[in-house]
Amino acid sequence: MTPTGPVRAWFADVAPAHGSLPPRAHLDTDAASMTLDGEWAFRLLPRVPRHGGNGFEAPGFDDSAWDLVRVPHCWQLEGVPGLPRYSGPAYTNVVYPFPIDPPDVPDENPVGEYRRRMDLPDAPDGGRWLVRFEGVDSAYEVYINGTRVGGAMGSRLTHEFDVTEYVVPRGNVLAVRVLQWSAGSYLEDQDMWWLSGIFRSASLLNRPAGGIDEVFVHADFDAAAHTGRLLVEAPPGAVVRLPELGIEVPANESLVVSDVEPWSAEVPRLYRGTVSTGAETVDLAVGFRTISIDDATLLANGVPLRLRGVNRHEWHPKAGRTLDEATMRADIELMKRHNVNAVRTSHYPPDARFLRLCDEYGLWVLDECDLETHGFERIGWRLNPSSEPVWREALLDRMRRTVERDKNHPCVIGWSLGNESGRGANLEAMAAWTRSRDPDRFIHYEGDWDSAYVDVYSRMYADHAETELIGRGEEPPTSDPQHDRRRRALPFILCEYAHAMGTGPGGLAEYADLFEAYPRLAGGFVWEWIDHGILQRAASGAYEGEEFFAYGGDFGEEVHDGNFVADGLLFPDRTASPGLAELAKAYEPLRIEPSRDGVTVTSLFGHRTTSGIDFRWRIEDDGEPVASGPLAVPDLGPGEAIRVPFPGRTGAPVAAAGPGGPQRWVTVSAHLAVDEPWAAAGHELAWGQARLDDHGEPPRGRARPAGDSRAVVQTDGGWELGPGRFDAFGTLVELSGLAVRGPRLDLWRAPTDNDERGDAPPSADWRALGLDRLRHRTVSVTSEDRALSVVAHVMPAGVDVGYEVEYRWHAHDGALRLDVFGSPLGSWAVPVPRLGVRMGIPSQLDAVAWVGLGPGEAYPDVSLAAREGRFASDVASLQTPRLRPQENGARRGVRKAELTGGGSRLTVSGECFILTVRPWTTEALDAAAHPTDLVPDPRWLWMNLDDEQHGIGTGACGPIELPRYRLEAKRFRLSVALSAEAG
Ligand code: IPT
Repeated sequence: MTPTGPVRAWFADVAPAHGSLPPRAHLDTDAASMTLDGEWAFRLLPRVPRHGGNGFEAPGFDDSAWDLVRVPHCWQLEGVPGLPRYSGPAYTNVVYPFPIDPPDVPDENPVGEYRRRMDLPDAPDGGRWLVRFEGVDSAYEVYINGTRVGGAMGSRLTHEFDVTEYVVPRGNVLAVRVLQWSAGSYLEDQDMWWLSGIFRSASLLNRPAGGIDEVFVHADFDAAAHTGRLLVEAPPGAVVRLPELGIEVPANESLVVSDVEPWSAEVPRLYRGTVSTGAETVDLAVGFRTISIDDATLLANGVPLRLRGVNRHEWHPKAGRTLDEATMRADIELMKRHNVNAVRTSHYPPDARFLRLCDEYGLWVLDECDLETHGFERIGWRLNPSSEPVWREALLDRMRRTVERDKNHPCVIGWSLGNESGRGANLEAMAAWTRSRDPDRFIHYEGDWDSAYVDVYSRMYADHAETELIGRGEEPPTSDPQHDRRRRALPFILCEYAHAMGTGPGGLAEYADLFEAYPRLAGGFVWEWIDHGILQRAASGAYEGEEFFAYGGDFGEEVHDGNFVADGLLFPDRTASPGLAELAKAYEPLRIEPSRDGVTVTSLFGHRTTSGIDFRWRIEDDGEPVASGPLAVPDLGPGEAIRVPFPGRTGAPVAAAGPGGPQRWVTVSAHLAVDEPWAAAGHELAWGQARLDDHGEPPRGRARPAGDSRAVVQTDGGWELGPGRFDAFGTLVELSGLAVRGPRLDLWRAPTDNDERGDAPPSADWRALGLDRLRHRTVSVTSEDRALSVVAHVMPAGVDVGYEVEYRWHAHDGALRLDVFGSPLGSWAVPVPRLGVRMGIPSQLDAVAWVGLGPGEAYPDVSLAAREGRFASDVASLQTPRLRPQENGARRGVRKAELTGGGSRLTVSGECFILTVRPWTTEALDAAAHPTDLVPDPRWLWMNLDDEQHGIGTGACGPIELPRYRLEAKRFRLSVALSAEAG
């Protein structure tokens, strides 16, 4: 072969046209079709074959030695859990894992080659044949019977190829070469694993002569007139039928439909019908709805929209971005059950089936184009495809493919041009084309804050204060006065907020209040739905062979972004994290506010009444049922509120118990009266609680408790006080025969992802100060007035900062009462992670019952979901198995906790403390990279009793905790009574 100059390969050509057909809608049709999912022969090559290829496409090519894989799949996940059989997955957020040398990509470019045989299905009327790929990452070329029919880029976009000229009835060989990297990769820098292959379905479609290639349904709803307007664009001569509405009209004629019910996410009313020619019938699912903007307010059917949304990436812990329909349904049902009403398809159009399901179940969808060029930020946005003219057609092609595929879905209310792609004329061109093609939906793009060519002002991670300013229309101006005037008239969306990475997210309650207060705030989408963890098995250690979820770096990637890929409300296996419970409460569609004599119910629905919703009340004393019953609440229209008295003449009974008696709480809750497709009758939609008794808190002070108190006795090795034995340092070592260690002051927590945030992380300050290595010095142990008083200084090495603490012990009524008085020493420049004590207790005490807030974990600014009651759990289930271990599992507002097991019992009671019990130390938790690094301590459980903890916030990628949740080094007091029985 003669040497040639540099060759620009087809996959480095940014032009969009490589032989695939123009985009069109996915239609449900009766035309013949055949799935191409299933077994394909596959092999992986390390690079693209040069100069003439390798002949893999020839029908006679011998692929008998190739592997068999099931398409759709991501090839990096073949063989996982365990070792990847081919190349490994790689995770980066912003940075490209290849040099920024656009539009070229390195020679090291893994190539997956696929082959399969294919017979044509029966299609009596002849017609054309198309091969359709719904998702192939990142560039591919398609061969039929040895002939190249074309190539394509645009991984999450449908491409069709006309193969009519090349197919024969039987024994066709379809060969596809997929390249991991291409020019298209520069446009696909989404924050996710880099995965490759034919990862969505492929099919063979017959296009009958005289059939319907394209349909565009326009179905508006006029809220004032309560009528619909229907226009179905289809080939001339086609007939539209919607039997339920008595409609049978020619296509392409606009008609007004009276007595139509609108579509909304709350009531997803679809009218099923068809559009047909003699040759083909296409099914329609028509939802009448109008999205509009008025007075800087986003409206659906005339009603202000409140998007209680989430950002959803497509993820499955074994299959990666290949999702089956059951998984999509699971996502939607979980969303609906947690009061989510909106989805941003971050950051690409989803599998087409997902939108069908959103039409049916009811979710407002912001459909995003497959575009992100975030990595160019690292070079100051030089060469950014959003602004370089050479990329214009490629970007437009992506937008066209997004809109054309999905335009018939009532659930889609807005088009998003992409994510984090900087600024530029190409984005503007995408907006202009979209506006002309589909003027009935709003256009969204966050990356250009001038918002000059979009219909909504969108931001990510704006903090509460700024969001409030925007709500008031008082935000700081943009650079250009003309843009500023225009932007001020736009509704506002937080396209990402409340970054749900690790423990948290903190601050949801305050966002929910803002969204309710200001009509300009159309709500937002929490980042993000699910952790993208990959199922793996521990290779060694105590958990050898057991499953865990891998994150960035676990596959030896040379560049990666660690566990930033694990920032979802769901764990990868779709079990809910505590963040999801928090979200469900923040997104409640009803506000329920009980008080002594009744309850105020406010409907936050926009499109339905409360008919079909049952209300219940119940009264409990420290979680013990006292009384309960149904509550009659008249039907409320959207936005209406009502005050309802509790049944009975005197309202709810006020507890008779005196100080120290049980707390009496009323709970009022709202439930589905009938089954919905996403939840069974009885499912709880919303709840509210109020305390009814009024005996207040017991008096606080240093005084000796009333009752039969014991004297302190000095022994050989230390001290004795009632049931307690203390060593010479005044440390409790035994309680009623039960061995214990501590309690001792503790200020440290295993930093959360929010504590470890990129900018000025408090965790770095904490470690620098040495809060993870405190030293204890007993200053004095004294006995006075039947109390054992132990004073200690607790400080890290090398500094004069820490806490002075007095542990003051009394014994009475068979229990030990502990009052901890803490006061800061030295000058503290950082917040304190926690203020409380830690204690080792025998590991057999692994059943925990408590009265206070539960059932889940709670932190100062993550406590919406926690409710008053009586709860029980084993210690293992108190732990939240986050992908990267960190502070978790705290139960707040605890008044009594009982730990039992092996015939022993330990009771802790107090006014209000935070309880955390773990089978390992905070230090072990901090050191672990995965839950499989955490081995239970055979002897001890570690119990923290805290007065308070530092807030959580969402600083991993958003605002830090609000100032009121910052825990300053301050004086504190913690009072508990401890009693035990040894088995
Ligand atoms: C923002 C991205 O849009 C999103 O994809 C994700 O990476 C998120 O951050 C963090 O998890 S971009 C960020 C610079 C605000």
